[in-house]
Order: sequence, then C-alpha cells, then structure tokens
Amino acid sequence: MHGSLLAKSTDNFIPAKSPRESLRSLITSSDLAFAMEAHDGLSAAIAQRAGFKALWASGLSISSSLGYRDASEASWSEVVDVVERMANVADIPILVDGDSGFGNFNNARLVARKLRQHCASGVCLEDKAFPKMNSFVGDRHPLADVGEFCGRLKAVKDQVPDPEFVLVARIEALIAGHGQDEALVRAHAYAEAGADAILIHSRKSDAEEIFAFTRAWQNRLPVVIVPTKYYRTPVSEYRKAGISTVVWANHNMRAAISAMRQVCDRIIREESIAGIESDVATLDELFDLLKYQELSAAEKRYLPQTENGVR
Ligand code: SPV
Ligand code: MG
Repeated sequence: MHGSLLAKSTDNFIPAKSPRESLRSLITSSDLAFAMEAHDGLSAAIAQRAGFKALWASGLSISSSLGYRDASEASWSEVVDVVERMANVADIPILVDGDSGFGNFNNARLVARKLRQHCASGVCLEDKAFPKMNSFVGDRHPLADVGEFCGRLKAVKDQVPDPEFVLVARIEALIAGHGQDEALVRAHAYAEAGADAILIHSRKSDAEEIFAFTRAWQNRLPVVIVPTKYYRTPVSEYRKAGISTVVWANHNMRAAISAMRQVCDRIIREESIAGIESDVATLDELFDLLKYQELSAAEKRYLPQTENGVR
C-alpha cells in the first residue's frame, strides 16, 4: 500500500510512503491546506473519507483517547504506535504532533526517525521543555532556550534526511506571553536551523496576533496555524494573509466525546437502545470504513474454494 521500501540496513529501515499528495507539496503550495485531527485508525479513516488531504496526529487527542493528560504522560512509543495504526488505514499524509520532542535532541531525533519508519510524513516540535503542558492549560509554559531547541531541530534533520519528511517548528512565545519580537527571533532561528515550516500558536479569541506575526514574517517559511480558540475567523482571512496550512486540531476527539456522552446518557436513562439506533452510525458504515469488502474479496482469492463458496 505504501510503495517501495528504502531499506539499506535493518536499523535504517524507512518505508517510503507514497500518499496521493505529499505533505511537503501541500505545505509549500500557494493554496491554503487543511489538516484534520485524528487520534486512531478509525478517526483517520473518517477524516480521509470526508475528503481531507492531510491528517494532524494530535498529541492532545491521542493522549485523551489513551486516557492520559496532554502533559507528556503518553510515551513516545505509545504515540508512534497510534500513528502506525493511523497510517495503516489512511493513505493521506500525517503530520505528527511530536510535542517538545520527548526530551532533548536525542529523544527528538529518535522519535522523528521512528515516526518516519511508521509512515508519518512530518513532525511538529514545539519550543518547550519536557514535560510539556497543553497550551490551553494554565499559565506556566516555560520556553526552551533558543539554541538548545535549534539543536533539537538540527538533530531531527540530520537523523531523517528524507526530503519528503517535513519538520515543523512550533513557536509558543505568544502562548507564554512573550510577544511578537520573541516569536520572530525564534522563527528566524528555527528557519536557520533547518525547519521546513513554522507553526505559530495563539490562544487569543481573535487572530490579530497571528496576522501581526505573518505581516512581519513575510512567509520566509510557510506558516501553519491552529485556530482552536480563534475559531470565528473565516478562512478567507488566512488565504489573504498567505497562511499555508490550517490545523483543525481536536475536533474529531471532541465530537466523539459529545456523541458518546449523549448516547451513554440516553441508554442509561431509557434502559434501551431503541431510541438511539437512528442517531448512531450503522454497522454497515463501520464495515465500509474499515474495508470489510476487501477482506471478502481476499478470501475468495487466497482461501481454498469449495463449490458452495469459501471453505
Ligand atoms: C494538539 O492538538 O495536541 C496541539 C494543539 O498541540 S493544542 O492543543 O492547541 O496545543
Ligand atoms: Mg499537542
């Protein structure tokens, strides 16, 4: 499914995924791109079926679905396992939220390499220390030293020289309350260190500080944004500002929470599933999403056949 294998040695085994359109071309294209959050194989299949061209493997959503807090509680290998499940069902590119890299340069490059081996198309690293805390929680968001974070970026670039693998450097200066100057200094430093794109994050309820950043930055590298809090801004404004990619960062997970809560509340109250049948996905929809029809075709091909069908 993922094309040829670029295997040089067992240790450097990197499967080359050939999704329909590469993450790099989506991010560098002049068209505004969208990456939809997914946190497991099923949500990845749903996002792809809806027509999204790229996925955001959200740290918040993956942590939440595993029952962890988005505070570096999930281990890097648990995240890699989830991404592997996503890549197994979806063949659109996956940009993985690599948090702050799970440690120093050494952990960051290890995770990046493992993600590439499991068919991720890129990783986003944020300039915070380990352990990190979700950007919308509290006010304590100490930033990494610029030089040290540049080392993390360089180590990832050196470890994963694949030109198709995208390294996004995420700036948390605005989240941490440091202002535009600090954000810009960091963006330029991360560009020098080899980042392919900059994610500028904000938790304001309007996009003004994002636009102030893009005006000053002048697209030296493509800009990725996460408008979770400034959700009212129309995407036409992002096109006008020359933004590269919008990440809808957690909406499959939040949709799942409300849908599951409503269904649980009704079933416990009504002591019946009759009332909710028309509100939940059909089993046929589930079988279709996970391609059960492919399995029956494969059975015909690979299992010994009898006169009455498959044995
Ligand atoms: C995530 O989806 O995990 C993100 C985006 O990093 S945010 O939750 O806004 O920090
Ligand atoms: Mg995250």
